[in-house]
Amino acid sequence: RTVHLIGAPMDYGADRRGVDMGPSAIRYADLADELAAAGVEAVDAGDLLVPRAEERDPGDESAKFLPEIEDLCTRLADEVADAIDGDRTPLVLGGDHAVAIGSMAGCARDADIGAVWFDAHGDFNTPETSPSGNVHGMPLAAALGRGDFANMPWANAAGLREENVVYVGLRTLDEAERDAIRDSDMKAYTMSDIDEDGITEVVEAALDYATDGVDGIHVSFDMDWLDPHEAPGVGTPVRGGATYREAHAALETVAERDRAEDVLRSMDIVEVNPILDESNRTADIAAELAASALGKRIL
Ligand code: DIR
Ligand code: MN
Ligand code: MN
Ligand code: MN
Repeated sequence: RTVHLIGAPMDYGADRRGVDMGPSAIRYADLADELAAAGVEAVDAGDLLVPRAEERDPGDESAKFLPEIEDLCTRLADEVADAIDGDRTPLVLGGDHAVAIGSMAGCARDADIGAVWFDAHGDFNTPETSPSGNVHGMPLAAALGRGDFANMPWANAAGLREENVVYVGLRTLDEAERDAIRDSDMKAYTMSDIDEDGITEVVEAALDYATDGVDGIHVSFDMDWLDPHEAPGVGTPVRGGATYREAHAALETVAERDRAEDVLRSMDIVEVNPILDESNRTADIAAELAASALGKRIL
């Protein structure tokens, strides 16, 4: 398999500036060697150009920098769709989680897809419900055309079906977001489910939902899914997250399913913030986890 690396150094979607350095930090963490160890060929397409947030006006408080995010995500969606067309697997390096709007729009352009969401958060706010106005808390609502996003075709992932969207390891939600998730057809596994059933069983079940009746899946991996002790370099840490072993086991389970059924169409790894990190360890783990997802094995 050939992996098409795309850096999306965007920090418009989050309050903590610095996440725009994520792609550099992950590459510096020997990503190329990790991917070689996974046995894949990696083509680095470089970074998308992103104007600095400081030179822009955040605009509407209910969804800050939305026109800038539209511009980046539109270009990203095109590149993701082209890569898939060329039989490559796009791996998008964030950047804040709003980049996933572009990844999913591209992945779902000419296909029915599912999505597996590894995140402490639900990312299901809309401009109407968001307490922060930060678009990184909205990408799933955007992809599914919820609320104001119904009128923004650029943000919608055409072939993404709600019944094929699965959360793994949720542990914090805003109130309106919680109601919206409960009323939706998405499937949500919380950290409690992982406590009870173990990570492998939960990810197996998540993959069953995500892959049911679709052409393939997008895997979106927010580094704040891990416990802050493991991955301190994130803007919105939440205690009680996945361990290092659980994270690898989760993505090894994805790789195993992919080996058997060829399900993985695209992936993003987001929210690495080197300014908040300790000696680049969050980026190190991100690089290693990418390799696990793409098939790196011990034996
Ligand atoms: C919060 C934080 N729910 C918001 N979301 C984050 O601003 O909408 N998502 N950090 O990853
Ligand atoms: Mn997120
Ligand atoms: Mn998160
Ligand atoms: Mn390493």
